[in-house]
Amino acid sequence: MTNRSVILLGGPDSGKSNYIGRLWPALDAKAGLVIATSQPRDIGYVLDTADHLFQGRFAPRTEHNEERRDFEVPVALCDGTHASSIVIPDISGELWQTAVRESEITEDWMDELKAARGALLFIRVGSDQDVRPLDWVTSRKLLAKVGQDDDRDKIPTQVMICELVRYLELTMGSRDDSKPRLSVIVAAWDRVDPKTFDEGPRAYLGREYPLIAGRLLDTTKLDVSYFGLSVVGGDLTDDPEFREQYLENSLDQHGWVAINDPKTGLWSKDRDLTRPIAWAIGA
Ligand SMILES: Nc1nc2c(ncn2[C@@H]2O[C@H](COP(=O)(O)OP(=O)(O)OP(=O)(O)O)[C@@H](O)[C@H]2O)c(=O)[nH]1
Ligand SMILES: [Mg+2]
Repeated sequence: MTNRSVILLGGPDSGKSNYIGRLWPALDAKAGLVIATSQPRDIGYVLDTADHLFQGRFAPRTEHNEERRDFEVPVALCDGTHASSIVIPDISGELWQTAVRESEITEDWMDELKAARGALLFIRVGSDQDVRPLDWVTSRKLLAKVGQDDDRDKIPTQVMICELVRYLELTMGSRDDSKPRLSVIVAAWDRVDPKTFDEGPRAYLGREYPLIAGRLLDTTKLDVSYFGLSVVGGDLTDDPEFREQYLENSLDQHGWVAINDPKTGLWSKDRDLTRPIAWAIGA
């Protein structure tokens, strides 16, 4: 495998696949910070994923028994520098969860992480797969009632993400060259209210996921940047009005990342969906 991969990590249902499906058209359009320099070889599944978005629905979650699928594409910054081939493996959040629960990441994955030049860590607003320890007891009782007590083995989302950060530190963070970069992406950022938007994803994590926020603040081994993400600019599932309006325009007119202006401290929407990749590869 190449030594220039960007790794996507995150729990189940955190928005990884939909981002990849939206990222490819963005790289291909060559209008952002990172551009595709040639056609990737095997992108059937990425095109399938993008197809869902083109047709006005989110792509389905990755089956956890599905084999690992890598999206590999030669890219460069739009000024031609930082040419590299990035490999973005898309594996289901369940597999990451299992790796953490069993404290076992395969050799294959350890090598992959060691060679990665950067990573994208996904957390999503409003995921029903989020495991919260505080209402664990209650929710387990409720689940048991409807005969679906399969949550027992699930570790809380926060614990899992902190473990993933530790893996990143152990692997990517043990290099001598410059600090590896981590883009922390809060997906479905279109779902938050204007006040939350203005406070930004970092403040959101501090409130909703204090353990993760603290862990990211503490790390000295990774260079962290925060992004809010909306792959199409709204919710295709819960907002019929948005969906209707969405279908009237082409995909390239939809979607944004929320970025922070370091000078003013203000958060704004930026149409360039490649920004988290640009940060991760060192731009
Ligand atoms: N509103 C909104 N919802 C989103 C967005 N991105 C993803 N979602 C929702 O999140 C769900 C899960 O997204 P996926 O991309 O499948 O997540 P994943 O991390 O690949 O999940 P696994 O394959 O289970 O690991 C989607 O079905 C959507 O309902 C977004 O930008 N906005
Ligand atoms: Mg997926």
